[in-house]
Amino acid sequence: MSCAPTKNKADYTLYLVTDRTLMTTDTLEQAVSQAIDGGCSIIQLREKDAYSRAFYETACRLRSLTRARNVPLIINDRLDIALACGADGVHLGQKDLPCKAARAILGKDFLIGVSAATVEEAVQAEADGADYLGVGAMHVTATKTNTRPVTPLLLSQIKSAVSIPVVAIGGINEHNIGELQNTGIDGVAVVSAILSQPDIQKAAQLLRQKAEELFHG
Ligand code: TZP
Ligand code: MG
Repeated sequence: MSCAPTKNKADYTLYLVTDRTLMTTDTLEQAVSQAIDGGCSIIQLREKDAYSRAFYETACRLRSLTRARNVPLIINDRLDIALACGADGVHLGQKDLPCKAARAILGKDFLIGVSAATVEEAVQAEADGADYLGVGAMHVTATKTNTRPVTPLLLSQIKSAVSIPVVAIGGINEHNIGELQNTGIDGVAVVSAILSQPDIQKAAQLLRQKAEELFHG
């Protein structure tokens, strides 16, 4: 079941995107649980190679875990799985179902995030009913290779052009997160700088602390 209160209260400060090929734990649940312990405030389940059944089953397990921890769960790409597992939202790229079409299916209370790499895409996504934007890639990253570059200046311009929350993504880590200060963003979305680290909780804790200082300080 989706819930309106989550939608309005979502905290984007440290947004974890999963990748089971990169995690240092045995299970995704362990990785996500440790990341939440460290301060991740929103979780996106991203499964690029899973069959629908396995994707659904993982989503249901993460739904139980995130609900118990009071952290929103977003599903990458798949509205059907988001609805079936009772996630809080879905994240759509520019080649996925258009935000407007997804909104018509999901209703007003479901969280919809959209990836944007230009001001035009950002403004369009907001007009189409997106709740937040994922903007990047801020850096070249091995986690996703078919990305378009976004500079900190363009990130600021995107943030100024919309009134919905913006999270930056792509190669962000504890060493370069400082570049995003003064861009006005609401948080950062991270895969490898958390999931690939030997101590996931500690990595999340460090990034959370820096993100708090930079974006809410
Ligand atoms: N979208 C743009 S870059 C990216 C996604 C999903 C991957 C980010 O991963 P990492 O490991 O934080 O660079
Ligand atoms: Mg997608």
